Amino acid sequence: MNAYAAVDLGASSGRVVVGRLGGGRLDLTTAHRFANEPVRAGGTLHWDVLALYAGVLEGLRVAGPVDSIGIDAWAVDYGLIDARGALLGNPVHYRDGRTDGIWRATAQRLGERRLYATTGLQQLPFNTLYQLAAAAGSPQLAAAQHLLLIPDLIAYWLTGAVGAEATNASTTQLYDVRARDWAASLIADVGLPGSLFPPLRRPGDRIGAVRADLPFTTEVVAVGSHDTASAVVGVPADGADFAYISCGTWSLVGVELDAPVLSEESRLANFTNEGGVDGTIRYLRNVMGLWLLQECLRSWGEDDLPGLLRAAAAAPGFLAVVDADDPEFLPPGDMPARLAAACARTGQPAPSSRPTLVRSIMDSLALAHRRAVRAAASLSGRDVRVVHLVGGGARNELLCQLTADACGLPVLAGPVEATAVGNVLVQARAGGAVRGDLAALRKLVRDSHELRRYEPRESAAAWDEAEGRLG
Ligand code: ADP
Ligand code: LRH
Repeated sequence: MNAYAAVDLGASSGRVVVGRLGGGRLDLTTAHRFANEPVRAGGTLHWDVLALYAGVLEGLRVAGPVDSIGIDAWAVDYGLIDARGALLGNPVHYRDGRTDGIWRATAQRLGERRLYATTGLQQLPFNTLYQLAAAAGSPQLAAAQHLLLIPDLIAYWLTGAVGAEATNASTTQLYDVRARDWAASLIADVGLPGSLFPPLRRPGDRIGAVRADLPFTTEVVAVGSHDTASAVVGVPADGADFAYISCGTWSLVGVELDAPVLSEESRLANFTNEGGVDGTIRYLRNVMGLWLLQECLRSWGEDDLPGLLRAAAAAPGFLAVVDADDPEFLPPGDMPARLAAACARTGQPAPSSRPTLVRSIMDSLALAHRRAVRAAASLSGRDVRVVHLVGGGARNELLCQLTADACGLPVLAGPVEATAVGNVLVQARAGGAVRGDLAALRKLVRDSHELRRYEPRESAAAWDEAEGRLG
């Protein structure tokens, strides 16, 4: 049949995509796309995980017969299941404030150098380690038999099999990046039982047949279940001298390596070493991404994104830039007001219209892309000659062009659904329909997708000046 269903849960939407292989090409069809709307209840921001699961089931129904299903989702968040397999409460959203005031103290207690040497992870306040520190002493944690990361929870509901897929486990800050195993001594020092963390599975492993009570018969295969791991598989690079930007709610900006970079310089630059497919390392930094724009649209009740981006492209550039990575932009809330306050703090005029504010966000993101691409190259020693931009952001022509300008490098944009592409290709390889290493899979992506190329326009001095405003 050579048809594979990719379940891809992003922070802004979920989708079930069917990938069909034939004649050296991969064709994708979106069977179903559904909103991912978090819910605040009792003062805590949750994922509506049952609504997401309902979307997955509907998508798999529409998808029809497939050889297998692969599941990926955003990183770090988890559900706890008890000894009978019941979900103990709704998974908490990584943008919830429960780790505020806890994560730094936890990092200091465990030792920031030790944490980096073991896990290679950047410090983000929502790393699973810190979420578990915030949950310490809760009845739910006491009753928990297993912690299941979001894709592993969906796989559990579909198959009954418990496990932890390694690329996503690598984002917990409880995973040893060199041993490629759970970091047992760290887990013990946090006061958690090792048994909470299920046995690891690797991309390509068979997870199991779907439960008999589901209305379809197929099996679930492990993929790079961290969405960014699948997205990087779907980057249509030719050769090794590329940086990637997986650009959606977040911009994940970095390079692909064979081994982690665990230097002190890298730790201080807050670069992460996440585990990739085929034992690769995703050496990258989280840039705040299109979240800045999404939250403005939500505040304004505006839904004409293409119209707004056209107006932003016509607005003057460099009016004001902000540090897109400022942690104050992380939680949900009034984003236009926070952006205006950030401009005021740096002595810049706050953009007074929606198009100028959107332009300022695009300039700021392009600047953050440039910083991260340059740092990834210099910290890893990797020569970067082209930037591949994949994900929903590849539809944003303004951002692609500004990123090319800021980086002074060509940007190759697409595929938009790189994550689903990577998910499908790992399943297809596990099923024997395609062979080869990541380079071979990427050739298939190049042969199947039209990419858009953006050449850098000469504007280095303007970008240098803009960067200077951030101090
Ligand atoms: P995630 O996986 O994090 O949910 P996506 O990769 O789906 O994110 O990307 C979502 C983003 O893509 C949106 O926030 C939006 O900014 C951008 N996007 C979607 N459609 C368009 C469009 N037609 N033009 C420009 N940008 C778009
Ligand atoms: C992107 C992503 C990213 C993580 C964040 C929590 O969807 O998985 O790689 O850092 O969500």
